[in-house]
Amino acid sequence: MLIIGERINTSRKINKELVIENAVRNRDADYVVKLASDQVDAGAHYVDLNCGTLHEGEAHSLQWLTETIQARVPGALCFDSPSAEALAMALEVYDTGRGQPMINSITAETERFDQILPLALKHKAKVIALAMDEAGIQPDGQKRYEVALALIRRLTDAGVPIDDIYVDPLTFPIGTGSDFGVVMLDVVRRIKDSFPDVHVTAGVSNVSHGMPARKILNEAMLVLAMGAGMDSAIIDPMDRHLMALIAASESILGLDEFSMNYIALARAGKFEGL
Ligand code: THG
Repeated sequence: MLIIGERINTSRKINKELVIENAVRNRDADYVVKLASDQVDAGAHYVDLNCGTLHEGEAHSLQWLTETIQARVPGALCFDSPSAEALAMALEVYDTGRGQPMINSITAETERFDQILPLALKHKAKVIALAMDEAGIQPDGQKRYEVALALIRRLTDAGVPIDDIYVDPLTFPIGTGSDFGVVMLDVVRRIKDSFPDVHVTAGVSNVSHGMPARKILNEAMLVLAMGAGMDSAIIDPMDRHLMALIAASESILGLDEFSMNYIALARAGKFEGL
């Protein structure tokens, strides 16, 4: 599983306060460096950077986050913005020595696709492709799958290697429709059936929006989606229970030879107190 750590997001509140947004506004390097290094230590392969709430300041802030974090933390970076300007400024200064950059995200919306595709090609970036177009997210599984398929074809036709594409099936909250979990799982399965070499990622917390005990729903979604073929997730890697479930699921799904990784984590005490 490719783990994308989601903790650096200026919309995230800590004790009801926009602590991260304030840290970015104030250019508090120590604060964001710790947020990044804790996630890498916890097993994140990519650190997602999202400062969308800064609006006009987003592009410069994303560039500052990139320079600040890569100067002091190992691990690759995932640029989480719909803005081509912000993505371009971050990619410009990104040190590819730490691994391919990741763009989060492109969609099948014409303008966004046309602006972001050249950045993906120029910087040889991995790219998260959201299964949506001008019409938004299709509630119907067949239709959403068709949007994803068309997007994968457009990306590969343009020269993006299939191994660099991470499709995000997206979902509506389960509280707004009983079938939405099944639809997401169905979209994942169909995408993997059509393109076994494409990757699938998702931010699993969307499914639980508006529900009580969200963590449990997120965990069920993560495990079921892995069973359907999802091989990456945008999550909080500091959540030890979630990370333990990923290791267990990889073992059960035959993705961990002789369960060596699972056993090593258990021996290292990673599952203690869960
Ligand atoms: N797909 C893709 N990218 C994404 C998302 C996705 N980027 C943003 C988001 N969704 C994933 N990142 C976050 C970052 C922070 C939080 C949730 C998802 C967050 N969570 C609260 C917390 O940690 O306190 C709790 C839940 C909440 O209030 O929403 O702040 O789907 N491609």
